[in-house]
Amino acid sequence: MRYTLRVFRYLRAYRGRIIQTMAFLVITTLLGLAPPRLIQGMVDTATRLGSRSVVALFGIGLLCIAIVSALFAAAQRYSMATIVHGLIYDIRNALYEQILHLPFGFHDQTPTGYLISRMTSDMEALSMFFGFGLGNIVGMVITFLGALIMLVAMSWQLALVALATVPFLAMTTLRSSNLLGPQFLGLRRQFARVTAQLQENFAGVRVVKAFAREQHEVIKFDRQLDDFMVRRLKLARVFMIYMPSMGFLTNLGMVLMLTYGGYAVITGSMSLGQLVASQGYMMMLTGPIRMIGWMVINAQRAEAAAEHLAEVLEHERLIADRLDAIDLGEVRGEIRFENVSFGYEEGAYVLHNCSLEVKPNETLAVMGATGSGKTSVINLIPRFYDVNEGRVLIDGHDVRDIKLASLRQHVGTIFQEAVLFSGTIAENIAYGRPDATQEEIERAAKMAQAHEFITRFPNGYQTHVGERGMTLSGGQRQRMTIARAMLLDPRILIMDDSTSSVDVETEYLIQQAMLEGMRGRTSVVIAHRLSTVKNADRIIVLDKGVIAEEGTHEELLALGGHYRQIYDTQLADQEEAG
Ligand code: DGT
Ligand code: MG
Repeated sequence: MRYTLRVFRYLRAYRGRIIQTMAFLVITTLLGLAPPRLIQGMVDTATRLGSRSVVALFGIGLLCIAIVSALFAAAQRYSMATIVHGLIYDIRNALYEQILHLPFGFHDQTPTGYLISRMTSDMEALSMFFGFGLGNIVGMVITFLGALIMLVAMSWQLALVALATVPFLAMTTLRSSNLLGPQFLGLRRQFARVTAQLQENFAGVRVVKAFAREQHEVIKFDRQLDDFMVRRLKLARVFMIYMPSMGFLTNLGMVLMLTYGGYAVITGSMSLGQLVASQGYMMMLTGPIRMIGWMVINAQRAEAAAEHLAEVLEHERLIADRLDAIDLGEVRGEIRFENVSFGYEEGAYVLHNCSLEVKPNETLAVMGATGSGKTSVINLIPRFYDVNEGRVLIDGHDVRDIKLASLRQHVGTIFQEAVLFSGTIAENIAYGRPDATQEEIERAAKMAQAHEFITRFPNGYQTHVGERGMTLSGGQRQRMTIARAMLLDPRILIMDDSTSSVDVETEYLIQQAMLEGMRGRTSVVIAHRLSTVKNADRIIVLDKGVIAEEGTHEELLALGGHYRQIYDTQLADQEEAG
């Protein structure tokens, strides 16, 4: 229970509530022990005294207990619910916060489906355990001991007979939980696989359809679902055997006790009332035992869930503020790489000993073949990843010494993939500055050459875009993300220009948007367009993670190396078009 115990620290905030709940629980449980005693009195009065008024008194007593215990049970349930839901609320928030704070490196390696099941089914498991399991344990122990004491008090011989089947019952329930536990776990894993496949296919449904692979995916899903079904039935078979066995053992115990009690009543060593009462206590005795198996399974599930949670919650936020991290304040916008080497994985560098300098307001174009490390270079500037060797400096400060929030406020990023959130166009543009006014949003949109197409929508800036911005074209989405970065008015702009081909007119608009965006700030742009390259003050060409060439368009053309080759094969055609 190592991991589950760690969850307990979240319970600390609920100390008062827990004491209150436990008090309600103890009262309810103790009240539950009284009715068989009262029934005993009632039966004995009826059979021996024959007094109607006393029987009525017992009836009133039973009624009162029923009412009071119902009230306490209700209070206990509600009080318990506030603790459990509060606990899950706290953990879910902590988890969400942690996931969003974990570095790019973590997200590169962790499938979305995995994180979603942490947020959902693991939470469910913990909620079950803390909601029913934990409270139940206390109630079960009190009920079991209380019932045993009452039985012994009536007749120790009777108590012994009553206990005769309990060890077998305990063994059966434990054995079934040992069998069921791993099966439940397997079932959950399989379900996670089913969910993962669903998520992947729904996300990629366009590809599935485009390649006419619907039938193939249906069959693949059917196989997963079939496996799930087989596991389900296997589980059902275990239940099929164990549930009736436990029922039988319980009944057997009851028969033994009633038979023994019946004889005792005949010989006069026990009253009829006692026999009736003992039946009530017997049920209280076996109930908790039968529950043990379920508790064990619950605890196993909770432990597995807590372990998964710990994996995420205790994952080190490798990229985080140092204690003495600084705020940038005014930024001139100078970027320097000093002998930077970097790799996504241990020992496999994708950048080797790169040094470069970008002066304030300069534009640097980064070029190179696919996989040469262009994205990797610009990812280091806003510290999406940390360098392995060397330093990245902004205005002479190592980026690791700058507060992340401050750094990312001054470094605007336009990613290769245009991601929009579900919401209005205005909300999407204002994502980095939710307090922006409509005028500011429009100014940013105008800079990004997006204002015109936005105002052509009937709802203008209030137009809703879908989770992937499906209602917008590729070129429109790209200009939206440029507008989003423009609104931040960052001193430094980094841009991973998309290679997606668009029509000539859109191409022209995007070019304008980019040139507009780069004006008056330091920019590092991964360039695919001749206009961007020509506009750049300097160009670096990467080759397998090494800066192979550096200079202006003319210088590099004259050099006749990598750049010349890229120019001849990719850029020269754009001379006429641009
Ligand atoms: P592109 O966008 O196709 O034009 O290529 P670049 O130049 O932007 O390449 P880049 O920096 O994304 O990748 C450089 C190398 O690093 C390449 O061999 C793939 C590898 N790489 C990129 N991202 C990751 C990652 O998240 N994990 C690992 N292990 N390797 C990565
Ligand atoms: Mg790239």
